[in-house]
Amino acid sequence: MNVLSIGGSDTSSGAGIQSDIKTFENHGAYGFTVITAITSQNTKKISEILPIPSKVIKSQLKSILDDFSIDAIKIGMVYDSGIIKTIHKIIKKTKCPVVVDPIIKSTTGTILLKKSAMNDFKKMIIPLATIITPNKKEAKILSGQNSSLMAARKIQELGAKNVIITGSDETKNSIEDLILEGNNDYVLKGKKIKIANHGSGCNYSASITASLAMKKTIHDSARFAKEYVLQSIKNSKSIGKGINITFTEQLDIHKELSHSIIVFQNIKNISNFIPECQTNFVFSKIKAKRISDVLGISGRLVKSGKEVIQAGNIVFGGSQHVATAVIEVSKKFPKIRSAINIKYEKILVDKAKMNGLSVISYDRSKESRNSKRKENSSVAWGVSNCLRSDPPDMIYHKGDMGKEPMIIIFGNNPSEVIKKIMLIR
Ligand code: PXL
Repeated sequence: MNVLSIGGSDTSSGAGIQSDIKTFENHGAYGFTVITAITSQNTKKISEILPIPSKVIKSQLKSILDDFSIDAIKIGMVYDSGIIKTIHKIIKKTKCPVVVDPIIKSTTGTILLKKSAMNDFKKMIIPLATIITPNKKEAKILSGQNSSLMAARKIQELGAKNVIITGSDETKNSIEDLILEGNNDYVLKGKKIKIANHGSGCNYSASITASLAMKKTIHDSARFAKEYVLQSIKNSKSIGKGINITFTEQLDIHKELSHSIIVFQNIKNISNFIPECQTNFVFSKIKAKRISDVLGISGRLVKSGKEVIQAGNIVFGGSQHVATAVIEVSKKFPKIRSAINIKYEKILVDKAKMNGLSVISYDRSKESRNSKRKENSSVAWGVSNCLRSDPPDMIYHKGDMGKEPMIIIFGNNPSEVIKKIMLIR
């Protein structure tokens, strides 16, 4: 997954593009950056801002867009009208989701969007937004409205497709975000931790951007981002003489897998990929030896009409067959730690090959009777016997007497597995 952050450089790395790279990485995405301004700052104050000339913003954007396929873009600090116009002209032609985080003022009180640029920001940056993520104060400045719902509607009128106002309502222990998704408004409620911090807003919008890149729904992206930010504030540290800096966590394997399961469930027409014996999606510990080292879904991913439902929980030992396949592959290719099984169809194999994936297969009918008698042996036998010198992206077999044909897709992590599914669907 490739994600681009367009924003300011923050010497303290708590916010801005430095922090976005961390968040993208934590979500399993690769982060590119286009720097709009250099800020000199620490945990107490911003002492200087140098806007980057439009010509260099244009060439940075061109360098990225000419070479890489970008799955989602975040726009943060844009500072002045020249920068805004340059970004508008180029980004309006891109097709991927764009998250706009309206950076107006720093927590320490410095102006990060010039007053003279506000009109152009409304006219040229807001309409680029698939989602805009102002906090309550920013929403009021952008809309002139006190009520969060009125503010969200007004910002939508300015051209943002969807609006999330963070901290739209707060009590002592809880904080709500208001989401206006098309015409539908709803609230996500979460726990509040009262620690003044630097970085949480950027962590939120960058998390949403990475999730959109992975094709998560707005609702799921927002729910995940809220949890991610809560953790980053909980883990925030006083490493300077002023305000705390948020510390974001590498998502643990449980979080990563559950995140990707949601992404999988939201792929269009994905129920067509579910075989008769249903689907499992697994992620193993490093150097997994046993099935109990591999996370899987206890009751599998089950087809229900057009939907795919998670039956049971994500637990170690939750999968037999797919877990066995991963363990066998990882004996030779230790980086491979995730896999999913999907329905065999010739066209999927053809598409995988066409897209340059490494595809191999085995013939179940060739397994010896002795080997077949052992519990859960066929997968181990088949997979270990067909491996070649490069790590497999896909292993399939065409079934046997009473055995359904099957495809298993492998990756270093669940996001990579999803990426390969997106290539063949
Ligand atoms: O947190 C907002 C923010 C975003 N981007 C940059 C910043 C700040 C706050 O200081 O410096 C570059």
